Amino acid sequence: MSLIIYLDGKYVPEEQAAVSVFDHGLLYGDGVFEGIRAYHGRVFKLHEHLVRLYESARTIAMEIPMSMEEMQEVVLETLRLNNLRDGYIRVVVTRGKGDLGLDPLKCPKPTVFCIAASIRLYPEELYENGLAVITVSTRRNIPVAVTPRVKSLNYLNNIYAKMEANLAGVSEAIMLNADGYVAEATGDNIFIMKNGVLITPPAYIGLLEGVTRNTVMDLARQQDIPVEERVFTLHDVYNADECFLTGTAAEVIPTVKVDGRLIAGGKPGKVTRKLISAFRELTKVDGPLIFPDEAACCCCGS
Ligand code: PXG
Repeated sequence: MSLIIYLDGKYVPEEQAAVSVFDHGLLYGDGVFEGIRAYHGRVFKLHEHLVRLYESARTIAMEIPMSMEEMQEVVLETLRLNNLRDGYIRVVVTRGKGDLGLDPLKCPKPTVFCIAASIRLYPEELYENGLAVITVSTRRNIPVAVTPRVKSLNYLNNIYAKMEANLAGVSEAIMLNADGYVAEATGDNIFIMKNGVLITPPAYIGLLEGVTRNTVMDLARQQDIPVEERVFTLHDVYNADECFLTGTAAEVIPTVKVDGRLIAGGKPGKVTRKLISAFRELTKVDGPLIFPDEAACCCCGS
């Protein structure tokens, strides 16, 4: 079935949603994006995703040609027009159409589009049994060259790492920063549990500050689990009591094998399982309703 897409002020069928070959998002990867989820008729952490989108745009000195409130309405309306209550939303803002040549001054107006589609979920088996990952040789971009804190259209760094994972037959990969500290996975953040403390690397070492990451840190604090943002190495991962990844697509996913070493005996840990269920509960109540006149169901949140 054909989707309705928002593109530069209009809602059009996907066959008509075409972007110019002169768009600098395509020619140079010059632009920013967000990947957002809708659950049970609500858009999860929509405000947090939009804040990151506008901050990414500001860092690359690109002005998004609409307010954050207008962008929120674009996301909700795109979901409504596709009659979606659960799904995946991709908001993209590129530098826009311009002459050849990488200078952003050639592009008078950013291109804005929004796609809302149904999502193919990860198999439930992965949440029950956990994921095997490897560390790849591709290092995460150094922040002084291309900062990983901007969710930009330049994903080659992560794609290289993903290709290494594919070749090794695993679905995710741990990336180190240039100093050898654990940074993140190709499209997910990483956490370890050690001696009762939940630890994740700080954003300044060069990683995307995930919305799911920040949500999981909040959920842990609410459950009186101490949380620390600090640097750590592979040694700490291999010797962790628990390990998991977080991201919009993966949610919270237990990681039970890293470079052939079993973590926590190869089974998802207790804290990981607790955070998975707390996260799933939160998806029932967080974020604006897509269809505001739909009363939220009192028992299931849908
Ligand atoms: N690190 C990187 C490099 C990412 O791209 C995350 C961490 C997790 O961030 P969030 O905010 O999602 O918790 C991401 C997010 C896709 C896709 O289509 C990728 C992401 C999110 C949604 C979809 O591959 N990456």
